[in-house]
Amino acid sequence: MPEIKPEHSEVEHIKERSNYLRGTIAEGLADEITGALADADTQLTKFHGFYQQDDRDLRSERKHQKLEPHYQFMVRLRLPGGVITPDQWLALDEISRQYANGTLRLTTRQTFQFHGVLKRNLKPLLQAVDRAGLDAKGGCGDVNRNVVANTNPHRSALHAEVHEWSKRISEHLMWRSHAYDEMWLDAPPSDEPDAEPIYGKTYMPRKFKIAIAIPPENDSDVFANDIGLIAIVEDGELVGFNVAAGGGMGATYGEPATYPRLGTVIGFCTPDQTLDVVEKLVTIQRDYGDRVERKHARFKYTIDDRGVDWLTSELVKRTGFELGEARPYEFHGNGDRFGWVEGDDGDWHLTLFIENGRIADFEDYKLAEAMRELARVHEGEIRVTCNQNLVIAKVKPEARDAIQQVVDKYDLDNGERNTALRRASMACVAFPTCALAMAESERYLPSLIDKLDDVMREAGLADDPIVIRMTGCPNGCARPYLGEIAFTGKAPGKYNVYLGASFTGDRLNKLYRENIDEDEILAELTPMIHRYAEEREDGERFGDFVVRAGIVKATREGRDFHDDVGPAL
Ligand code: SRM
Ligand code: SF4
Repeated sequence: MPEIKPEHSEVEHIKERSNYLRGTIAEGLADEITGALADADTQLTKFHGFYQQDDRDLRSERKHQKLEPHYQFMVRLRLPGGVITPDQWLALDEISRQYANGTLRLTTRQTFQFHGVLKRNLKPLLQAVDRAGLDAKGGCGDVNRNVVANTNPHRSALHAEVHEWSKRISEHLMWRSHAYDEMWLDAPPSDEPDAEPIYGKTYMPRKFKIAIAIPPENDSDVFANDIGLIAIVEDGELVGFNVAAGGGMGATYGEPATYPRLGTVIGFCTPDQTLDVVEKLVTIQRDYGDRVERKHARFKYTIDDRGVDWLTSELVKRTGFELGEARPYEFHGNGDRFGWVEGDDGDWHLTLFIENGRIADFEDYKLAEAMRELARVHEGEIRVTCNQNLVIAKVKPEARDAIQQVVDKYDLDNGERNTALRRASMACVAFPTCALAMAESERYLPSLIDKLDDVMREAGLADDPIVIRMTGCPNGCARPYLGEIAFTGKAPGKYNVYLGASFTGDRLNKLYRENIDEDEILAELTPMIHRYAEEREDGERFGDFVVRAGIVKATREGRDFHDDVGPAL
């Protein structure tokens, strides 16, 4: 286990002295004078699934009134593979209205977030989550995060198998301290002393992410993860996984040493080797990840600094076996397919588009109410996709009509209500809750899409999807560097524009314009979209076109991300 050293970042010291993630959280909860927790504790609560935030819309007004910021918390659940039952949906919906701001937020990692939770509501909320058979353990923090897996509606048996894998990996890498049960669920102190056999007392140097994809679908964006497992299926059977290592999106403006990177495929493992390979890759990053500089503490930098050959030989040392040669696979896209799909076992699955993952009752669109009604009539599963959408899954043929009636009654988008462009778009949360946002994202993208929709229609591309991703800062929460077109916030109303990722999630994009507003965005993209309509080759995707046309250079490696940027190529 790594030893704590004086030069390690403050967060490492906080973890080390936290008594296995307890710190003074319990004391802070009892303090009624402030809505906040102690600074050091806010690092620890992430491991328990929640972040301290404040409502940024109210910040200056409250400051003016000499009030403390409107402190509140975001709670993120652990939900491997994104699968819940309709009863769990109803429970989460109820919790959101009782203890949070009345909305549910589907995330880009296939789970749920509650926003606007007041300090006094944290414990009742986590207890209600527990009663629903769910938890928030490791939703955030320097541990393995929610293990995502693609939703693959049509290949039912494989989906079930891969879902089991996501649960198995998540359970295996779960933190073990009794702090969660004691603090939130009032469990009596355990007779067993706390221990973290995989992580040790300082846990991981930074967050760690794992995804599984079943080709040809890459809707889990497998290459954006520290570990990506690509299911290899032969004669209908899962024979193992190709292993990709070192993916990640985060970057910081003005710091070229930070960059997004795609996972490198390092080999193939059989099902009985998989857990060992995953665990050993985690321990390699635990031991060699940078604990001094948090911006450099992701697996991608450990691998780039030491080399892929170093990684594979370190892995052999720890597992005692070599990975097999990677098997062939092909991805067709990283988006969702909407509407009804028949599974190979005869059950039906309905994918619904949920704009930017926000479940709420909007003035002209009663989405939360509709989902409650759906959950009451549905008897199968509800799955969250990594594109912030929902699959009403495992619908028996005789139950389809009842589901469809709710869809029709509320005009839910089963692939017809919105344009292909909007359905291929995704935005991170940003304002008003995200402390790191520099510009709007979730609240702005819909109106920008309205304008881009007009451009697409004029160009005769009304039915064509282009993967569009927006974030309010460069951290990469909506995986913007995998967008054929992406916008990352620089300042209110100003965005960097990136172009040229592949439609399949296996090529990064490139910075095209910096710090531009909506008029400039439209002035840049309008002629480009028209040119694409006129000059594209048969079946050519927008991201491939802008590279072929020389508008941006292809980004082959994370380390090349900052080379050849801008329009003056
Ligand atoms: Fe993220 C930090 C929201 C997926 C990279 N992310 C945050 C915080 C917690 C802001 C903060 O640190 O104060 C955001 C909370 C906003 C809010 O009010 O809800 C936040 N991230 C999100 C979500 C909710 C975006 C969404 O619209 O769905 C996603 C929750 C996923 C989940 O359920 O676990 C979310 N974040 C991602 C992804 C995408 C992914 O994992 O597939 C990434 C890029 C992949 C990666 O990790 O490299 C991502 N989030 C970050 C980073 C940059 C990490 C880095 O390596 O530099 C930060 C900032 C940080 O950690 O310092 C961050
Ligand atoms: Fe916040 Fe930036 Fe993540 Fe968006 S990308 S949720 S603005 S940290």
